[in-house]
Amino acid sequence: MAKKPARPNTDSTTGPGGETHQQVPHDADHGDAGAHLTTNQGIRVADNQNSLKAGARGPTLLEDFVLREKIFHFDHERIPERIVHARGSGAHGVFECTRAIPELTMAAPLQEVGKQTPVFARFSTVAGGAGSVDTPRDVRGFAVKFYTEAGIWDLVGNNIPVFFIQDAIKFPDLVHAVKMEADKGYPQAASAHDTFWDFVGLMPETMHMIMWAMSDRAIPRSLRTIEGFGVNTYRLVNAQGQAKFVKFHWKPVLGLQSTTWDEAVKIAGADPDYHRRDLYEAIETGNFPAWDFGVQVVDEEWAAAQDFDILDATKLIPEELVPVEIVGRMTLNRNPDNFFAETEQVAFCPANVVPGIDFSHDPLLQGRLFSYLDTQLKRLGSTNFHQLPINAPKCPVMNFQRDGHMQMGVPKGRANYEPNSLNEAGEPGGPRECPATGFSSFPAIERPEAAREDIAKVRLRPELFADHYSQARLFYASQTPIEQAHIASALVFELSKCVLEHVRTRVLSRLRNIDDSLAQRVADGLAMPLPEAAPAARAPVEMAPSPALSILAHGQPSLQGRLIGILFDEGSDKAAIDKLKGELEAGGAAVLLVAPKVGEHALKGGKLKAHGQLAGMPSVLFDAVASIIMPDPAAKLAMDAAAKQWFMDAFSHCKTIGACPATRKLLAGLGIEPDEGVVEIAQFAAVAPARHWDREPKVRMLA
Ligand code: HDE
Repeated sequence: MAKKPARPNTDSTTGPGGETHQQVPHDADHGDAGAHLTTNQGIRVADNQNSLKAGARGPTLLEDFVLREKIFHFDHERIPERIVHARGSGAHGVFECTRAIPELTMAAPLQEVGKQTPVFARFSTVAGGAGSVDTPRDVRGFAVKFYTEAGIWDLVGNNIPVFFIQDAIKFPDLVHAVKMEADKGYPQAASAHDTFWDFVGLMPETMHMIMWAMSDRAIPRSLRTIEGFGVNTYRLVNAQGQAKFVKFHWKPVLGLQSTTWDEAVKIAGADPDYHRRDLYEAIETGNFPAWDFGVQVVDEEWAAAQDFDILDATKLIPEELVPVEIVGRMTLNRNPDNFFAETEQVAFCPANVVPGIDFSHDPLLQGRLFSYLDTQLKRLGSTNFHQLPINAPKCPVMNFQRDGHMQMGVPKGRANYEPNSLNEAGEPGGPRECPATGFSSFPAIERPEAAREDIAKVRLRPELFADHYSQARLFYASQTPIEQAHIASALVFELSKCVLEHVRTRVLSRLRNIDDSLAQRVADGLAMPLPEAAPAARAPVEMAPSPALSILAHGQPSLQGRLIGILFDEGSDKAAIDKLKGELEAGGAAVLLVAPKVGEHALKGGKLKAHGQLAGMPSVLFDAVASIIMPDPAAKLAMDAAAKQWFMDAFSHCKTIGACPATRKLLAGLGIEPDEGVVEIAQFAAVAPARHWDREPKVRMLA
C-alpha cells in the first residue's frame, strides 16, 4: 500500500513496492487565510497537484471527480466570440447629467442636473478576432450600458458617425467581405484585401464611411481619445408624448488624438494590447477617462427639408448646421474585476431603451433591433443572460417569464401567468402592466397622411438614399491638407494590397466622384491610369465644409493623459531627469523611464531604475520622448539598432524630441536635422504635446 502522505503536498511518497516517488513541490502556505480550495460542489480539495492514479505510475482513475470537474470546466471556458467587435476592452463608470432636458425626453438619466447613473462601457475593434491586436486600421465600437432606475438603456455606437451600408440586409455581406478571406483564413483584422474593396467598389453607399475609415479616425492613439456616435437616428420623447429626432454624441475630454499609420503598425508588434493597457492603467492610476455626452435634436419638419434623409445611416448632420448640445458627462472610474465575467459577457442591444428614447425607421437600426438579442443567445447560451451581474438591471425585474437554461432566480408561488386572481385567495398574484408609466412606443408612421401605396410592402429605398457622394465630399473637403494626405496614403496602401486590378480600378472610378485630385493622387500612388468616373445614381449637392469633422482643426491637446518616455543611461544627470519628470507629471502626463537595461543604474546624483528596456519600450509607445545621456553612453547607443530606431521613429512620427547635448550629437549622426520639434530639455514639457506635421512630408513619401 502506498503510504498516505502526512500532508497532500509533502515531497515524496512510497509506491506499492516501497519505491519513493516525488510529488510536485509547491507552495501550500501562500493562499488567503482560512480560504479552502473546493470543487464547484463545495467539497474541499485535498490535493490540487496530482490526479488520482492506481499507483504512482499507474493509470488515472475515472472516479477522480476533482480532476474531471476541473478539466470539464476548463474545456468549456470559451464562449463564441462576437462575430463582429470581438476584440474589446471595458470599464465601469458613472454618467452625470449636466443639463436636464425633461422638455425633450423622459429618459431617467437626463431628468435633473447632478443625477448620476451607473454605466459600463465597452470599446472594440470590428474586424479582428478576440485575440487580435488593438491598433489595426478599423472602426472602433463605443457601447455604453446605462443602468437606469427605469431599466437598461444601451447606446451601442461607433467612433465614426456614419456606417458603410444603409440596409441591415447587407450587413452579413459587408462583414464577410471585410473579415479574413473565406478560403485563406487571412488577413486578420485588416481591410486591406480584395474582398473588402471588391464589396466597396460595387456598393457606392460605402463611400462616405470609407473616407472616415481611411482617415486618422481609424487609427486612434487611445480609446480615451475617440469620439463616440449613436450613428442611427433615434427619437427623444417627452412626458407629453411629443417626439423629436436625435443623434447621440460622445466627445472625449482629452480631445481627439490619433497615431500615424507607420506608428500603428509598429505598436501592433511592440504592444498588441496597447489600447487595453492604456485604458486599464489610466483608470488604475486615477486618470479617469471622460466624455461629454451631447445630442443633436431636430424635428420632422427640419428633417424633411434637408437634401439627405435622416433615416440614412450613411449621412450625418453637420454640427455647424445643428450644434451638439452637451447634456451630461461619462467618467470611467473602475476597471472590471474579471475580464470574462464583465467585458466578455456584457450583452448590448440597441433595442434596450427606456421611456423617453425611441427608434426611428432607419432600416439599419431596425435590423439591429433584431440582431443583438439573437446573437446573445448564441454567445451566452441561455435566454437568462440578462441575469448575469454585468447585464442585470439595477432596478426591480418582475414578470412571468420562467425557467430556461441556467435560471438563477428562484421565483416563489404559482402565479406564472397573467391575468390571475390568486391574490383573492391570499396567494401572491405577481406584477401587473402599468399603462401610465410603462414603455409605450411613439406611434411613428412618419407621414400618417401618406397615400396607401407609401405604406404598401416594398423592397425599396427612399429616394435620397441614392445620394452616395455629397457627404463623402463634405468629409474630404473638411480635412486639413495633412489629413487629406493621410487619406490618400491610406487608400494607396489598402488598394496596393488588392491583387485584383479591376477592384482597384472600380474604387478609383468612385473616388473621382468625391474629389478628382484625391483620385489622381491614389492612381499615381498605385502607378495606375485614372479611369472614367463611375456614374452617380444621384448628382451630389454642395455642402459647406464642416471643421468639426477634422481632428487637427480641433487644435493640439495638452499634456493631460499623455505618455512620455525619458531615455537615460549610466552616468546621466538624475536631478535633470527628476526635474523633467516632475514638470511632465504636474502637467498631467504619465512618464516612463527607459534605459538600455531595466535594472538599477548608477547616475550622477544617485541610483535609478528604468521601467523598461530600450528594445522593449520603443518610442512608438510614447506621445513624445526626451533623452538625457552622457557622451560615452551616447556613443555606444549610436551603434545600437534599437536605440537608433527609437530616435528615428520618434522623429518620423512627428513627435517632439527633448534632446540634451549628447543626444543632439547622436541625432546628427543619424542624419536627423533638428527642427522646431527637437527642443532643449528645458523647453520639452511645453512643446511635448504637439505633433510637428510640417516634418512629415520631409521624412515620408505621402500620396
Ligand atoms: Fe453591430 N453587432 N450590427 N453595429 N455592434 C454587434 O452584437 C449588427 C452596427 C456595434 O461591445 C453584434 O453582441 C447588425 C452599427 C457595437 O459588445 C451583432 C448591424 C453600429 C458592437 C451586431 C450592425 C454597430 C456591435 C455582435 C447592421 C454602430 C459591439 C456581438 C444592421 C452604431 C458591442 C453582439 C459590444 C455588435 C449586429 C451595425 C455597433 C451581431 C445586424 C451601425 C459597438 O448583433
